[in-house]
Amino acid sequence: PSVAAAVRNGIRCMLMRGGTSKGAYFLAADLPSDPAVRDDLLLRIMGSPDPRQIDGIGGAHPLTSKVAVVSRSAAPDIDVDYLFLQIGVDAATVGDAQTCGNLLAGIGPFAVERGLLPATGERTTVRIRLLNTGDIATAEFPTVDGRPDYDGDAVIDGVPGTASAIELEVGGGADKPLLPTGHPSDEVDGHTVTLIDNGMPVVLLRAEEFGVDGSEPPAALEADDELAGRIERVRLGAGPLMGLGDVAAQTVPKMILLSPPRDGGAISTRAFIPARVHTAIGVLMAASVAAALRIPGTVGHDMAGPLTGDETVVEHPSGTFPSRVNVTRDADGTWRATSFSLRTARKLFDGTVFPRPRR
Ligand code: NQM
Repeated sequence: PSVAAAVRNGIRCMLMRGGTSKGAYFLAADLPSDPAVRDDLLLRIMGSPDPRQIDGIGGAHPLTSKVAVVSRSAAPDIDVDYLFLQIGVDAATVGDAQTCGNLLAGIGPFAVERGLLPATGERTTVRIRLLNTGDIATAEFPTVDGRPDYDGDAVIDGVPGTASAIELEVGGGADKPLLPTGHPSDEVDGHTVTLIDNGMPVVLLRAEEFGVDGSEPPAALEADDELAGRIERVRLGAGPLMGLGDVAAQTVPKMILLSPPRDGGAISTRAFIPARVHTAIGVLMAASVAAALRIPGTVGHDMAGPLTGDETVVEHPSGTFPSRVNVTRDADGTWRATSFSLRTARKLFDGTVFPRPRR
Protein backbone atom coordinates (compact mmCIF):
# COMPACT_ATOMS: atom_id res chain seq x y z
CA PRO A 1 0.00 0.00 0.00
CA SER A 2 1.02 3.60 -0.56
CA VAL A 3 1.22 5.95 2.42
CA ALA A 4 -1.87 7.79 1.16
CA ALA A 5 -3.84 4.53 0.95
CA ALA A 6 -2.61 3.47 4.40
CA VAL A 7 -3.66 6.79 5.90
CA ARG A 8 -7.11 6.49 4.33
CA ASN A 9 -7.82 2.79 4.85
CA GLY A 10 -5.56 1.92 7.77
CA ILE A 11 -3.26 -1.09 8.09
CA ARG A 12 -3.91 -4.48 9.65
CA CYS A 13 -2.00 -4.71 12.92
CA MET A 14 -1.97 -6.90 16.01
CA LEU A 15 -0.78 -5.55 19.36
CA MET A 16 0.94 -8.21 21.42
CA ARG A 17 2.82 -8.43 24.64
CA GLY A 18 5.93 -10.46 23.93
CA GLY A 19 7.69 -11.40 27.18
CA THR A 20 8.30 -8.20 29.16
CA SER A 21 7.89 -5.98 26.06
CA LYS A 22 5.01 -4.91 23.87
CA GLY A 23 4.84 -4.26 20.17
CA ALA A 24 2.87 -3.85 16.97
CA TYR A 25 2.98 -6.98 14.78
CA PHE A 26 2.43 -6.72 11.02
CA LEU A 27 2.47 -9.05 8.06
CA ALA A 28 5.17 -7.79 5.67
CA ALA A 29 2.59 -7.92 2.87
CA ASP A 30 0.41 -5.39 4.74
CA LEU A 31 3.23 -2.79 4.79
CA PRO A 32 4.90 -0.88 1.93
CA SER A 33 7.84 -2.87 0.56
CA ASP A 34 10.16 0.15 0.27
CA PRO A 35 11.92 0.32 3.68
CA ALA A 36 12.03 4.14 3.71
CA VAL A 37 8.31 4.41 3.00
CA ARG A 38 7.56 1.64 5.53
CA ASP A 39 9.64 3.32 8.24
CA ASP A 40 7.97 6.69 7.70
CA LEU A 41 4.61 4.97 8.10
CA LEU A 42 5.71 3.15 11.27
CA LEU A 43 6.80 6.44 12.86
CA ARG A 44 3.36 7.88 12.13
CA ILE A 45 1.68 4.75 13.51
CA MET A 46 3.68 4.73 16.76
CA GLY A 47 3.39 8.50 17.25
CA SER A 48 7.12 9.27 17.05
CA PRO A 49 8.93 11.50 17.61
CA ASP A 50 7.25 12.52 20.86
CA PRO A 51 8.23 11.56 24.42
CA ARG A 52 4.59 10.62 25.11
CA GLN A 53 3.82 9.11 21.66
CA ILE A 54 0.42 10.63 22.37
CA ASP A 55 -0.75 10.60 18.75
CA GLY A 56 0.18 6.97 18.13
CA ILE A 57 0.07 3.48 19.61
CA GLY A 58 3.64 3.45 21.02
CA GLY A 59 3.92 3.17 24.79
CA ALA A 60 6.41 6.03 25.38
CA HIS A 61 9.31 3.73 26.36
CA PRO A 62 11.75 1.77 24.17
CA LEU A 63 10.30 -1.50 25.58
CA THR A 64 6.86 -0.59 24.23
CA SER A 65 7.94 1.14 21.00
CA LYS A 66 8.71 -1.99 19.02
CA VAL A 67 7.56 -3.46 15.73
CA ALA A 68 7.66 -7.01 14.33
CA VAL A 69 7.29 -7.61 10.58
CA VAL A 70 6.52 -11.23 9.72
CA SER A 71 6.31 -13.15 6.46
CA ARG A 72 6.36 -16.73 5.20
CA SER A 73 9.99 -17.75 4.70
CA ALA A 74 11.62 -18.90 1.48
CA ALA A 75 14.53 -20.43 3.43
CA PRO A 76 14.71 -24.23 3.69
CA ASP A 77 13.33 -25.68 6.97
CA ILE A 78 12.15 -22.25 8.11
CA ASP A 79 8.49 -21.33 8.50
CA VAL A 80 8.59 -17.56 8.93
CA ASP A 81 10.94 -14.61 8.68
CA TYR A 82 10.90 -12.07 11.53
CA LEU A 83 12.23 -8.56 11.06
CA PHE A 84 12.44 -6.49 14.24
CA LEU A 85 12.34 -2.68 14.14
CA GLN A 86 13.06 -0.46 17.14
CA ILE A 87 11.05 2.74 16.81
CA GLY A 88 12.58 5.78 18.51
CA VAL A 89 10.32 7.40 21.08
CA ASP A 90 11.49 11.03 21.11
CA ALA A 91 13.59 10.67 17.95
CA ALA A 92 12.37 9.88 14.42
CA THR A 93 14.49 6.72 14.17
CA VAL A 94 13.73 3.20 13.00
CA GLY A 95 16.55 0.80 13.79
CA ASP A 96 17.16 -2.69 12.42
CA ALA A 97 20.59 -3.25 13.97
CA GLN A 98 19.25 -5.54 16.70
CA THR A 99 16.62 -8.22 17.11
CA CYS A 100 14.34 -8.56 20.14
CA GLY A 101 14.01 -11.84 22.00
CA ASN A 102 10.96 -10.64 23.91
CA LEU A 103 8.90 -9.82 20.81
CA LEU A 104 10.20 -13.13 19.40
CA ALA A 105 7.92 -14.85 21.92
CA GLY A 106 4.88 -13.51 20.03
CA ILE A 107 6.07 -14.44 16.54
CA GLY A 108 4.93 -18.09 16.54
CA PRO A 109 1.44 -17.31 17.88
CA PHE A 110 1.12 -14.34 15.48
CA ALA A 111 2.12 -16.52 12.51
CA VAL A 112 -0.59 -19.06 13.43
CA GLU A 113 -3.16 -16.28 14.05
CA ARG A 114 -2.51 -14.91 10.56
CA GLY A 115 -2.61 -18.33 8.91
CA LEU A 116 1.04 -18.39 7.80
CA LEU A 117 1.17 -21.95 9.06
CA PRO A 118 -1.34 -24.31 10.67
CA ALA A 119 -1.42 -25.25 14.34
CA THR A 120 -0.51 -28.91 14.87
CA GLY A 121 -2.65 -30.36 17.64
CA GLU A 122 -1.96 -29.43 21.23
CA ARG A 123 1.51 -28.03 20.61
CA THR A 124 2.84 -26.16 17.61
CA THR A 125 6.46 -25.60 16.69
CA VAL A 126 7.50 -22.70 14.48
CA ARG A 127 10.94 -22.29 12.95
CA ILE A 128 11.82 -18.61 12.69
CA ARG A 129 14.61 -16.83 10.85
CA LEU A 130 15.70 -13.67 12.65
CA LEU A 131 16.38 -11.36 9.70
CA ASN A 132 18.26 -8.79 11.82
CA THR A 133 20.95 -11.20 12.99
CA GLY A 134 20.72 -14.26 10.75
CA ASP A 135 20.06 -16.47 13.79
CA ILE A 136 17.48 -19.25 13.74
CA ALA A 137 14.91 -19.72 16.51
CA THR A 138 12.48 -22.48 17.33
CA ALA A 139 9.33 -21.55 19.27
CA GLU A 140 7.03 -24.16 20.80
CA PHE A 141 3.69 -23.25 22.38
CA PRO A 142 0.26 -24.70 23.14
CA THR A 143 -2.52 -24.51 20.56
CA VAL A 144 -6.16 -25.46 20.87
CA ASP A 145 -8.74 -25.78 18.06
CA GLY A 146 -6.18 -24.48 15.57
CA ARG A 147 -5.41 -21.27 17.50
CA PRO A 148 -2.71 -20.29 20.00
CA ASP A 149 -3.75 -20.87 23.60
CA TYR A 150 -2.54 -17.91 25.65
CA ASP A 151 -4.00 -19.11 28.96
CA GLY A 152 -1.63 -21.04 31.17
CA ASP A 153 0.28 -21.29 34.42
CA ALA A 154 3.70 -19.91 33.46
CA VAL A 155 5.02 -16.89 35.34
CA ILE A 156 7.77 -14.57 34.12
CA ASP A 157 9.14 -11.82 36.33
CA GLY A 158 8.15 -8.35 35.13
CA VAL A 159 4.68 -9.45 33.95
CA PRO A 160 1.72 -9.76 36.34
CA GLY A 161 -0.26 -13.00 36.40
CA THR A 162 0.23 -16.17 34.41
CA ALA A 163 0.04 -17.24 30.77
CA SER A 164 0.95 -20.25 28.66
CA ALA A 165 4.63 -21.05 28.31
CA ILE A 166 6.42 -20.36 25.04
CA GLU A 167 9.70 -22.22 24.77
CA LEU A 168 12.33 -20.46 22.69
CA GLU A 169 15.57 -21.90 21.41
CA VAL A 170 17.89 -19.45 19.65
CA GLY A 171 21.23 -20.07 17.98
CA GLY A 172 23.00 -21.33 14.91
CA GLY A 173 22.31 -20.00 11.47
CA ALA A 174 24.63 -17.05 11.73
CA ASP A 175 28.24 -18.22 11.76
CA LYS A 176 29.29 -15.77 14.46
CA PRO A 177 31.71 -16.44 17.29
CA LEU A 178 30.46 -15.70 20.80
CA LEU A 179 33.43 -13.45 21.52
CA PRO A 180 33.74 -11.00 18.59
CA THR A 181 37.32 -10.02 19.47
CA GLY A 182 38.34 -13.57 20.37
CA HIS A 183 39.26 -12.44 23.90
CA PRO A 184 37.33 -13.04 27.12
CA SER A 185 38.06 -9.47 28.13
CA ASP A 186 39.28 -6.26 26.50
CA GLU A 187 40.28 -2.77 27.63
CA VAL A 188 38.02 0.03 26.38
CA ASP A 189 38.29 3.66 27.52
CA GLY A 190 40.20 2.62 30.64
CA HIS A 191 37.75 -0.13 31.66
CA THR A 192 38.03 -3.90 31.61
CA VAL A 193 35.02 -5.15 29.66
CA THR A 194 33.70 -8.33 28.07
CA LEU A 195 32.36 -8.05 24.54
CA ILE A 196 30.00 -10.95 23.84
CA ASP A 197 27.16 -11.77 21.45
CA ASN A 198 24.89 -14.74 22.14
CA GLY A 199 22.10 -13.35 19.96
CA MET A 200 22.46 -9.78 21.25
CA PRO A 201 25.76 -7.86 21.26
CA VAL A 202 26.42 -6.72 24.82
CA VAL A 203 29.27 -5.11 26.74
CA LEU A 204 29.68 -6.42 30.29
CA LEU A 205 30.93 -3.90 32.84
CA ARG A 206 31.82 -4.12 36.52
CA ALA A 207 29.29 -1.91 38.34
CA GLU A 208 31.83 -0.97 41.01
CA GLU A 209 34.24 0.47 38.40
CA PHE A 210 31.44 2.90 37.54
CA GLY A 211 30.86 3.99 41.13
CA VAL A 212 27.53 2.19 41.61
CA ASP A 213 26.74 -1.04 43.40
CA GLY A 214 24.49 -2.44 40.67
CA SER A 215 21.33 -2.74 42.79
CA GLU A 216 20.04 0.77 42.03
CA PRO A 217 16.55 1.11 40.50
CA PRO A 218 16.54 1.87 36.75
CA ALA A 219 15.24 5.43 37.31
CA ALA A 220 18.17 6.28 39.60
CA LEU A 221 20.70 5.03 37.05
CA GLU A 222 18.97 6.89 34.20
CA ALA A 223 19.07 10.13 36.18
CA ASP A 224 22.87 10.00 36.56
CA ASP A 225 24.23 11.98 33.57
CA GLU A 226 27.85 11.48 34.53
CA LEU A 227 27.37 7.69 34.62
CA ALA A 228 25.52 7.78 31.29
CA GLY A 229 28.39 9.72 29.70
CA ARG A 230 31.03 7.25 30.90
CA ILE A 231 29.00 4.26 29.72
CA GLU A 232 28.36 5.86 26.33
CA ARG A 233 32.10 6.47 25.82
CA VAL A 234 32.78 2.78 26.41
CA ARG A 235 29.92 1.87 24.05
CA LEU A 236 31.30 4.03 21.24
CA GLY A 237 34.72 2.42 21.70
CA ALA A 238 33.31 -1.12 21.87
CA GLY A 239 31.14 -0.89 18.72
CA PRO A 240 33.97 -1.04 16.17
CA LEU A 241 35.77 -3.77 18.17
CA MET A 242 32.59 -5.88 17.94
CA GLY A 243 32.39 -5.40 14.17
CA LEU A 244 29.38 -3.09 14.49
CA GLY A 245 31.09 -0.01 13.07
CA ASP A 246 30.15 3.43 14.34
CA VAL A 247 27.34 2.75 16.84
CA ALA A 248 26.57 6.37 17.76
CA ALA A 249 23.13 6.14 16.09
CA GLN A 250 22.53 2.44 16.83
CA THR A 251 20.77 0.69 19.71
CA VAL A 252 23.56 -1.90 20.01
CA PRO A 253 25.70 -2.88 21.78
CA LYS A 254 23.69 -2.95 25.01
CA MET A 255 25.66 -2.03 28.13
CA ILE A 256 25.22 -4.27 31.17
CA LEU A 257 26.47 -3.43 34.66
CA LEU A 258 27.26 -6.61 36.59
CA SER A 259 27.56 -7.11 40.33
CA PRO A 260 27.57 -10.18 42.59
CA PRO A 261 24.19 -11.90 43.03
CA ARG A 262 21.93 -10.78 45.90
CA ASP A 263 18.92 -13.10 45.67
CA GLY A 264 20.47 -16.54 45.25
CA GLY A 265 20.92 -16.15 41.47
CA ALA A 266 24.15 -16.30 39.49
CA ILE A 267 24.72 -12.58 38.83
CA SER A 268 22.98 -9.24 39.24
CA THR A 269 22.39 -7.02 36.15
CA ARG A 270 21.34 -3.52 35.14
CA ALA A 271 21.03 -3.22 31.33
CA PHE A 272 21.34 0.09 29.45
CA ILE A 273 19.44 -0.39 26.15
CA PRO A 274 21.45 1.80 25.58
CA ALA A 275 20.06 5.11 26.98
CA ARG A 276 17.14 3.94 29.10
CA VAL A 277 17.69 1.23 31.69
CA HIS A 278 15.72 -1.99 31.17
CA THR A 279 13.07 -2.66 33.85
CA ALA A 280 13.99 -6.36 33.57
CA ILE A 281 16.48 -7.74 31.00
CA GLY A 282 16.16 -8.78 27.35
CA VAL A 283 15.95 -12.49 26.50
CA LEU A 284 19.08 -12.47 24.37
CA MET A 285 20.86 -10.08 26.71
CA ALA A 286 20.30 -12.62 29.50
CA ALA A 287 21.56 -15.36 27.15
CA SER A 288 24.71 -13.33 26.45
CA VAL A 289 25.32 -12.75 30.18
CA ALA A 290 24.68 -16.43 30.97
CA ALA A 291 27.16 -17.54 28.30
CA ALA A 292 29.84 -15.13 29.56
CA LEU A 293 29.65 -16.51 33.10
CA ARG A 294 30.74 -19.89 31.74
CA ILE A 295 33.92 -18.59 30.10
CA PRO A 296 37.00 -18.12 32.28
CA GLY A 297 38.51 -14.64 32.17
CA THR A 298 35.31 -12.73 31.43
CA VAL A 299 33.91 -9.84 33.44
CA GLY A 300 31.33 -11.67 35.52
CA HIS A 301 33.03 -15.07 35.69
CA ASP A 302 34.75 -14.14 38.96
CA MET A 303 31.60 -12.50 40.46
CA ALA A 304 29.17 -15.30 39.65
CA GLY A 305 27.51 -17.42 42.30
CA PRO A 306 27.85 -21.18 41.91
CA LEU A 307 26.65 -22.41 38.50
CA THR A 308 24.90 -25.75 38.75
CA GLY A 309 23.46 -27.46 35.68
CA ASP A 310 22.94 -25.51 32.49
CA GLU A 311 20.49 -22.95 33.93
CA THR A 312 21.84 -19.53 34.85
CA VAL A 313 19.59 -17.37 36.99
CA VAL A 314 20.17 -13.77 35.93
CA GLU A 315 18.94 -11.23 38.51
CA HIS A 316 17.41 -7.99 37.15
CA PRO A 317 15.42 -5.03 38.55
CA SER A 318 12.06 -6.83 38.60
CA GLY A 319 13.13 -10.36 39.56
CA THR A 320 15.11 -13.08 37.84
CA PHE A 321 15.50 -14.51 34.35
CA PRO A 322 16.47 -18.18 34.21
CA SER A 323 18.45 -18.60 30.98
CA ARG A 324 19.68 -21.97 29.80
CA VAL A 325 22.75 -21.82 27.61
CA ASN A 326 24.80 -24.46 25.90
CA VAL A 327 28.36 -23.15 25.50
CA THR A 328 30.86 -25.11 23.41
CA ARG A 329 34.39 -24.57 22.19
CA ASP A 330 35.65 -25.54 18.71
CA ALA A 331 38.99 -27.29 18.25
CA ASP A 332 40.48 -23.92 17.24
CA GLY A 333 39.33 -22.32 20.52
CA THR A 334 36.31 -20.42 19.14
CA TRP A 335 33.44 -20.27 21.68
CA ARG A 336 29.86 -20.82 20.45
CA ALA A 337 26.50 -21.00 22.19
CA THR A 338 22.77 -21.52 21.89
CA SER A 339 20.12 -20.50 24.39
CA PHE A 340 16.79 -21.79 25.69
CA SER A 341 14.34 -19.41 27.36
CA LEU A 342 10.84 -19.62 28.71
CA ARG A 343 8.61 -16.67 27.87
CA THR A 344 4.93 -15.92 27.62
CA ALA A 345 3.05 -13.67 25.17
CA ARG A 346 -0.49 -12.49 24.69
CA LYS A 347 -2.64 -11.16 21.88
CA LEU A 348 -3.91 -7.83 23.20
CA PHE A 349 -5.73 -6.31 20.27
CA ASP A 350 -6.28 -7.10 16.61
CA GLY A 351 -7.53 -4.59 14.14
CA THR A 352 -6.73 -1.71 11.85
CA VAL A 353 -4.30 1.03 12.80
CA PHE A 354 -4.51 4.52 11.32
CA PRO A 355 -1.21 6.39 10.80
CA ARG A 356 -1.04 10.14 11.37
CA PRO A 357 -1.88 11.80 8.04
CA ARG A 358 1.15 14.10 8.25
CA ARG A 359 4.55 13.84 9.85
O1 NQM B 1 17.67 -8.85 24.39
C1 NQM B 1 15.05 -4.60 24.59
C2 NQM B 1 13.51 -6.34 25.21
C3 NQM B 1 14.78 -5.92 24.55
C4 NQM B 1 15.62 -6.86 23.87
C5 NQM B 1 16.11 -3.90 23.89
C6 NQM B 1 15.39 -8.30 24.03
C7 NQM B 1 16.56 -9.22 23.98
O2 NQM B 1 12.47 -6.23 24.57
O3 NQM B 1 16.36 -10.35 23.54
O4 NQM B 1 14.29 -8.77 24.16
O5 NQM B 1 17.04 -4.53 23.43
O6 NQM B 1 16.03 -2.69 23.74
O7 NQM B 1 13.55 -6.75 26.36
